[in-house]
Amino acid sequence: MRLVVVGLGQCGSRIADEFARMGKSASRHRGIQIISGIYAVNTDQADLTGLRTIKPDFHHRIIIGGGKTGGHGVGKINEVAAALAKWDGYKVIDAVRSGPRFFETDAFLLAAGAAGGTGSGALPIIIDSLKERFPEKPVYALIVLPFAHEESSEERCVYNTATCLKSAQSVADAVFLADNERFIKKDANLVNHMEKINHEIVKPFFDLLCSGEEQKRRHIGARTLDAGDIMETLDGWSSIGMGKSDLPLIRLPFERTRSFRKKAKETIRGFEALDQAISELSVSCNPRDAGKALYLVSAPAREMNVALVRELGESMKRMAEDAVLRNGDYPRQRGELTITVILSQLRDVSRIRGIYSTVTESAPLLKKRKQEAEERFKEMARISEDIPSLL
Ligand SMILES: Nc1nc2c(ncn2[C@@H]2O[C@H](COP(=O)(O)OP(=O)(O)OP(=O)(O)O)[C@@H](O)[C@H]2O)c(=O)[nH]1
Ligand SMILES: [Mg+2]
Repeated sequence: MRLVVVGLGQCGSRIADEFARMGKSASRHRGIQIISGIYAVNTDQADLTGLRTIKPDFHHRIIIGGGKTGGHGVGKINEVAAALAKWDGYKVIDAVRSGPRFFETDAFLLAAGAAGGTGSGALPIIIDSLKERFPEKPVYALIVLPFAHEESSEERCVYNTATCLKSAQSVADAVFLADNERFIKKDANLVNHMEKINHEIVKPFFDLLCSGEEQKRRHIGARTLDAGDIMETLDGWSSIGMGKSDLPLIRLPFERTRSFRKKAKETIRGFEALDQAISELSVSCNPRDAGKALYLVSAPAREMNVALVRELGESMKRMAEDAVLRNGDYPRQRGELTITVILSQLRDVSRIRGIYSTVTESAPLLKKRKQEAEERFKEMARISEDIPSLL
């Protein structure tokens, strides 16, 4: 599957930069193309300069609203970013359309942090414009949810997140959620290492995008998972995860026989990887709430067997019993067995429900505080009425 990736705001642009590195790696190590264009968009010029891999020209690093903000950002106000994206969004569409590989693209993926200003406000608007301009191509969002400490210390952060999620969900074909808090729970050392978190967020897309683009016969499995399968699966709230199990690199000659014991070992490794993929999903959710799901098994050809794929399928079906299930095998990896899982069309995500209800509950309070502030301002103006002015 080939994607055009657009990163919005600082978080989104850094994630797009990570996809750019992934695309290079696919082309260098596997000889295949999975990225057909990468762009970073911001209202803040300085943030665009910090990227490492996206081409450093104005076709690939795009400033919106420069005339209005002087290139200094929108200071967390996502409504301003949304207005600027309506005004300047054509710059993104023009850049995407004129990309040399655009005709090969299967879908768009737009990334942003929901809690900031620029990415949060611009994402739904740019999705809407892309859908209007290219109605035949699906547009997916990859939205990063804030850390718990950001959520508890800043009302604006929760408000931005809620408005971004609601608007994006109404226009995108599917929304991948990646919860920053979940990534540091797995590894506390990551809190100051955004780049490592970004790597963890992007990594599960690698085999998924590569498997349908392979040309060499030895890397084509019994059941290939291609762009069509992925597009059929993606719908609404979605979560992605990857798990792996190391394989012995050296095999003793007697191990080559397809003994019962060896087969059992392979199946255990498969379950180990599946278990990890589910527990490391990008947002916490219950597989029972998924309406659609897919899994991709990637391992050296000699480690793959029909029984393993079938047993993993049965296990997935038990976990996500209402989901329409798709699967594929990808004879690729050396020394490890990896499983990529997507749960999509999620009916309930507790994290989103929490954010929505926080904002709904605090809405009357916020309105009251705004009114009180306006009253005090008017009062100040009234008591100064009789004081002579120097102007
Ligand atoms: N995973 C990840 N999260 C990030 C990164 N940078 C910022 N964030 C998160 O994204 C949110 C802030 O969004 P930013 O992308 O910095 O904001 P912006 O879109 O540039 O908007 P403004 O700067 O407010 O105009 C916070 O929740 C951060 O924790 C990053 O590189 N990776
Ligand atoms: Mg910023």
